[in-house]
Amino acid sequence: MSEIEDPVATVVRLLSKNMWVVKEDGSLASILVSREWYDRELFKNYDGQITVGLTESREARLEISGRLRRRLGGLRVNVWATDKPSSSDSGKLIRQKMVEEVNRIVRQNRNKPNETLYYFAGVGQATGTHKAYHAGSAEELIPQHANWNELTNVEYEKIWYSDDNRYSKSHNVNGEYALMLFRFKIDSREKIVKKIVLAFEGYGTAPEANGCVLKVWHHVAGAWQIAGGGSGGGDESIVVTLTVNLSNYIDEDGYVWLLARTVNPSNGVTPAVLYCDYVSCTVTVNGITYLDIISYRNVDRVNVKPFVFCSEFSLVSWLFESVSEAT
Ligand SMILES: [Ca+2]
Repeated sequence: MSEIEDPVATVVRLLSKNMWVVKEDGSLASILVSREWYDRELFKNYDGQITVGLTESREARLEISGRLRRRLGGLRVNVWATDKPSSSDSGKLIRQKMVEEVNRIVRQNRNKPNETLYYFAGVGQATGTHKAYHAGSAEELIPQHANWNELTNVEYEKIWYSDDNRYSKSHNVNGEYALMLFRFKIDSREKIVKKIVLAFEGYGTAPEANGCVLKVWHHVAGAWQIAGGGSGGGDESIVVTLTVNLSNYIDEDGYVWLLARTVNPSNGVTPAVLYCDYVSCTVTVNGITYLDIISYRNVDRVNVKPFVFCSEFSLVSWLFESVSEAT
């Protein structure tokens, strides 16, 4: 039986990846999402804190043999904020915005809390997670090759969203291709990952014919493996779905590597050009497949100074388990 992710870890990731609170002065609020409990010291460096804890776990047999089971979970999510002299928003207002966000995120991910979308929005050269590079070469360079050049901050912004604003790599050397390399940092342990979906929006052009090829790095074999491609000369969405032997594609550092190149090389007169509008990696883990809010209430702490504004959510989750027969 494959490993299952702890529901608390799933919900912490879901909330931290999607929490988007904008303060009255237009800046983004810094929100810490963690397991229980609320940490007053840690909290000093953030506009708000969210804690997640498990309150209950129950198992139900779904068939007489007991092989298929549903595990129901009760979760507590607390939202914490306090007044800060340096902030444009009162503690009450930050709390209210975080409550709205928890509601939105859970509602939008009710049937897929175990799915995480990784993409480049907000990424620049200083970011330590996802990375993107370009090169021109006759070979499919390995991820560690010295000839890869990282995108500049302005270039990164072109692959932040699917908005028809594209980064392009043009290469004009006879017999050589235009290449891009993408590194996604996956937060989940490889043993609990059950599906990886890589999506590339873009296309390639070259004198002989248009099209682009995608390959995924098999870090155990140390080789690029053919994964997909397109033949268009305009935007295409090319999707690569991986469901077996996933540990071969997530390396020791938690990276998944994707290579894109033009199908055909330049002839030295006309360049090979690779265009990328947007690229993403969606990871599904073995874990809860349903999450919803039962209720929430305010539980402010006004017996301490400064006041701590807190809202407490009760959530329900479930996951299905297939247990092998006892012998
Ligand atoms: Ca774009």
